[in-house]
Amino acid sequence: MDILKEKLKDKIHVQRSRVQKLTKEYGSTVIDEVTIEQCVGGARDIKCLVTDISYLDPQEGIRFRGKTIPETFAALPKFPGCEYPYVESFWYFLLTGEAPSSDQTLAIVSDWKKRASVPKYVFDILRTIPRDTHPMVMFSIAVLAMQRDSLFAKSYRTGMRKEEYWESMYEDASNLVARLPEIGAYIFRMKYRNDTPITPQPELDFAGGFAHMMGIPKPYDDVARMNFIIHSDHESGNVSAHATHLVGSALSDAFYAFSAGLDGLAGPLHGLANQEVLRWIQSALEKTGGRVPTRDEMEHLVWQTLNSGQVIPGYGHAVLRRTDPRYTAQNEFCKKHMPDDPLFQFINRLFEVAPDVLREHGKTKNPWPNVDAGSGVIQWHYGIRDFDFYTVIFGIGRSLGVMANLIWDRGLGYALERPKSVTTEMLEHWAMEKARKVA
Ligand code: HAX
Repeated sequence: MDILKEKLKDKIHVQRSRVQKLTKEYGSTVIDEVTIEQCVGGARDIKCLVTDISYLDPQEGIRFRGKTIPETFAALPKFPGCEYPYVESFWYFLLTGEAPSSDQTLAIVSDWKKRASVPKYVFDILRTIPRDTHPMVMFSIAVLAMQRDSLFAKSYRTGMRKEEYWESMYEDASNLVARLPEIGAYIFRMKYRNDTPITPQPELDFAGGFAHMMGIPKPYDDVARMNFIIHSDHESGNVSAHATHLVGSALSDAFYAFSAGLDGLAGPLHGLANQEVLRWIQSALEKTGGRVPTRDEMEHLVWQTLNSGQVIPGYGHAVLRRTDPRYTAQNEFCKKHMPDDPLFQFINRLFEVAPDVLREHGKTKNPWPNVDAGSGVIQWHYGIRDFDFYTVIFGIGRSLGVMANLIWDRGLGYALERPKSVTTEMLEHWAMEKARKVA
């Protein structure tokens, strides 16, 4: 058993008794109530999911295992000469809640190298898909295709005890995550670079390998490290995390579950917003002849979009009520590495104007930028002008969080998800009852 799996085994054992005690002794404790507005409004804020891997505070933003993004970056071992931590060390941290030593990190690096080899049939399948298909469709199909190799599905068929589910889920999740850089880069090079895939370089780490296979020189490896880490997890209620958890709760394996998560990530209100931001910026720049708009021009552009009934992509959030610290982390990178980039200046100008306009517009509960407002600008700077691809990069990062959660879901024996639906007539009836009682 590898060192991470060994460590997890102990942690899952302890946590399992903790959760069992909690549900047995305090299972009927009321922690929330549900309003009609929440019921018809996307279950917003209803407390009915559990994860210890990340927590999203509306004011503070995300914490991974209790650490903010800057604290996370500071706590984890870094690839020599690089500014951001190994993705492999972050995986260890997400799964265990402990920052690994350099040796422990290198053990994951070497474990993932053994797991990273992508079956040939995945490339064969990708090559049969029409090239003008969206890359998120290709990505999701590639992930789903690997289901035939699922160890969880195989072990389930041959019979295993519930307490053992997490072990084969760990194997599937680790295999799946380790293969994603090559799959993502292959789709990119096949679709956007005249079908010129680049062979993996075994001495590189997860993110360095991705940069190499994308064909983009330094510091793109660090862009990838930062990007994968900040996009990894945002607690359990967002669409990609929730879809993965929901599908996994039927004991579908990691491949089925993550493919479903990716399909949710591909929605324009979720991960696809990063490509929408670039599309919006490009159409705005067309109007100004490529010049960064003045404040007045930007205000006009934002109002024009709102008045035509569209959202400002990259702004607003279902939970956050301040600037997304993931946006801030990317902004710090831009300040250091690409301060004169016109698109960076564009998003800064937008930031000066959009929150006030959105407040005046009066609809969104959060007028501040989210993670997607700046990520595409960095990709564009490093030569990825094919903005349809941005959500695939988000998806590689997202795999870390949702797969870590899926392993823990099976470790703690979380149940099949099955909320209850009601009819509109029932809601009307309860509303009238309540009104009568108040009167
Ligand atoms: N521009 C214009 N209107 C906006 C808006 C924006 N950026 N954000 C929210 N609104 C509107 C909503 O459309 C909604 O209008 P209606 O009442 O007419 O339906 C109203 O404000 C209230 O919405 P909310 O409660 O503030 O926000 P929601 O929880 O419903 O939605 C979204 C959150 C992120 C989907 C929303 O803010 C949005 O559409 N933003 C733009 C798209 C985007 O950036 N998505 C990426 C979010 C981050 C993420 O998940 N990345 O993966």
